[in-house]
Amino acid sequence: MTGIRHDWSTAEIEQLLDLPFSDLVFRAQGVHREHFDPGRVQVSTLLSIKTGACPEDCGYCPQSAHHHVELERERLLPVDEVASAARGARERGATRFCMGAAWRNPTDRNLDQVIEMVRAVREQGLETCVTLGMLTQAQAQRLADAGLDYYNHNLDTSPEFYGEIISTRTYEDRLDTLERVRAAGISVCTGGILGMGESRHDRARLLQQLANLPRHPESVPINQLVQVQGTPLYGTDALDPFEFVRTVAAARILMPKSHVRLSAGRTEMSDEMQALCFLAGANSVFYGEQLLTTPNPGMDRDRTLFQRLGIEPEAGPGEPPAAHPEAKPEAQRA
Ligand code: SAM
Ligand code: DTB
Ligand code: SF4
Repeated sequence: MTGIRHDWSTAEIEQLLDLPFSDLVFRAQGVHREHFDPGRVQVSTLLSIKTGACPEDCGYCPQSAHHHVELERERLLPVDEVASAARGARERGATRFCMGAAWRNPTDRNLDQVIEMVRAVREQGLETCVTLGMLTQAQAQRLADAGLDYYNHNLDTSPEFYGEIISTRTYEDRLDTLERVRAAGISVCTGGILGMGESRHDRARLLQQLANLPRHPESVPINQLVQVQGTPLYGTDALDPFEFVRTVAAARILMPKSHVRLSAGRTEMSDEMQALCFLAGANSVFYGEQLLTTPNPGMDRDRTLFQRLGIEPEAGPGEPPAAHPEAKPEAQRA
């Protein structure tokens, strides 16, 4: 039985990442089966509610006003458009609806409108997630009071590599917002991006930051950099796919009860690589043709992949969970 730890050293995590591939994946799959049904994957759909013209300079992001990317900017979407997108997502089988805005932080007026969206999406029977940039404690509390389920705010990379990617805010700023979200009682979704030219040491340090938070994030998105022409990171050498899988496996071992999301970058991954990520303990994906501004695999491709692998989407908030012969009953879990 694996315990929940918050005191991982960098060396311990590097030792995990250095294991022979089969040993690492075998260990991750073992941890996975202690806590989850291996045949179930959580399915979220993303919507960009405010696109482009962001004042931040994140080197990976097509929405930064600092880069020259061909992108249709959009003001904050009307609530009825968001509600109808959410309805469509639910009808196609998503159980969580994630809304992203290209802001450094929301104004209080922005937040009024987002809160209306959260209410409208909840009414569809979906879990809600938003990612809006930095929050004050009062703003986090308002979102919690509106019934928001999750807040996404990624640490993106190691504290040491962060300055190579973003100059307009600090790692500490990110950690502060995560602390406020946690204090408000909202579930935390935070992870990172791989393939930005970081080293294995940086990936270990990112995982260490996530795993040593006072409580593990409920959701850990592991993104592969989507290279967009016009962004500074366009043309970065691609990461070895096995290195990506290793990082997913280590995330599973370090955060046994968290959902680990195989996040952006699936369009560029083979079915075999995605299957290895599920084997390594990934159990959540974005579902739908579009991420925020870039493509995601089509729903047909995903349905076929799930079918070939014997995976079923997790039940939604109001639905009964399906029993799986190998999943341990709640009472036996750590
Ligand atoms: N502006 C808010 C923020 O940065 O927190 C919310 C939206 S932002 C687009 C959400 C996350 O998307 C980023 O933290 C980053 O991890 C991810 N992201 C953005 N561009 C990406 C890309 N090209 N490839 C992979 N992930 C990306
Ligand atoms: C996360 O970790 N990845 C998503 C979501 N959280 C907000 C965003 C991926 C964005 C990929 C680039 C784009 O489509 O603009
Ligand atoms: Fe703005 Fe978020 Fe993109 Fe950074 S990642 S440029 S904060 S939208």
